[in-house]
Amino acid sequence: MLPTLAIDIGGTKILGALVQGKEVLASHTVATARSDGPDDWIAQAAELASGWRGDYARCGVTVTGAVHNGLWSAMNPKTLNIPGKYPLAQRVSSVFDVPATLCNDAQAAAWGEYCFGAGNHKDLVFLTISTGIGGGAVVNGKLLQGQSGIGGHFGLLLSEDGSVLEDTASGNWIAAEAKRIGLSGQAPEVFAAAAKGNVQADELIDESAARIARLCHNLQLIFDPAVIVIGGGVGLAPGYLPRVQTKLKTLPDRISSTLARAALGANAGVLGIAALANLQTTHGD
Ligand code: BMX
Repeated sequence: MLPTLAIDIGGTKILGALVQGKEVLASHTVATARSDGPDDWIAQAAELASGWRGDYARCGVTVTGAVHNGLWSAMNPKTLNIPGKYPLAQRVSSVFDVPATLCNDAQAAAWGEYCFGAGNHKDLVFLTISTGIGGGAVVNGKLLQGQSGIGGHFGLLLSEDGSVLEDTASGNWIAAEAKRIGLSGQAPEVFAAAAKGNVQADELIDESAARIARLCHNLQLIFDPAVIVIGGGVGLAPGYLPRVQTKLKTLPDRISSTLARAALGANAGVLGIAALANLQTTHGD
């Protein structure tokens, strides 16, 4: 069977890959030009894939934001500003000229980790702590997408004070808080400063980890998954997962979660959407 073209459009980067089963045969990455718009991001993806024309039979496109009935919209414009409801299915079909499967990025990554990664075909919850906070869940062996495609959007959960979780714990939040206290750079630079002993940077990361630990506690009670898989640039940053695990230890053992690093790393989304595209081809659903 010909490989699948898999595209992952996130708030920070666009990844294009040629995928066969659990193998990424080739891939290219480019930074998401955040001030551009969906037409430009799809054009960037097409440029990444230009060397593979004729080498794929179908494509899967996974994006930050909600996808429903072929339309792409932002749940949180601060993560990536997709104006209105963008006709993603129509645009992808005309640019790549093969059957297309579309899905939210964290849902696709959840499926990838279920099929080929840390989930090992056991029910799981997936969390990406990245530009925003994305999520997905596989329940009774099926990917939870919901009636309007937003199943798993845990980053949009409301806190007591009405704030949105990802605006108080994501990579964007870490960077914004760092700037507010006079530290420069994005989340990676804040982790580097903490590693060099900067107490304020360490406290920011710890605050994010504490909020994610509380989220894991709540998700365990809702889904009771075999494992909560953590991915994303922040989620996979050195020392972050142990901080979450330490904070989870304050919960009663019988409901504490088993946490695991995303085994597929940055490839979870492209491997997941390619698997979903193959399922669609096989079952025609
Ligand atoms: C936001 C939302 C989710 C996404 C998550 C992580 C938008 C544009 N995105 O909660 O759909 O899964 O961020 O996004 O509303 P990432 O770009 O950090 O992977």
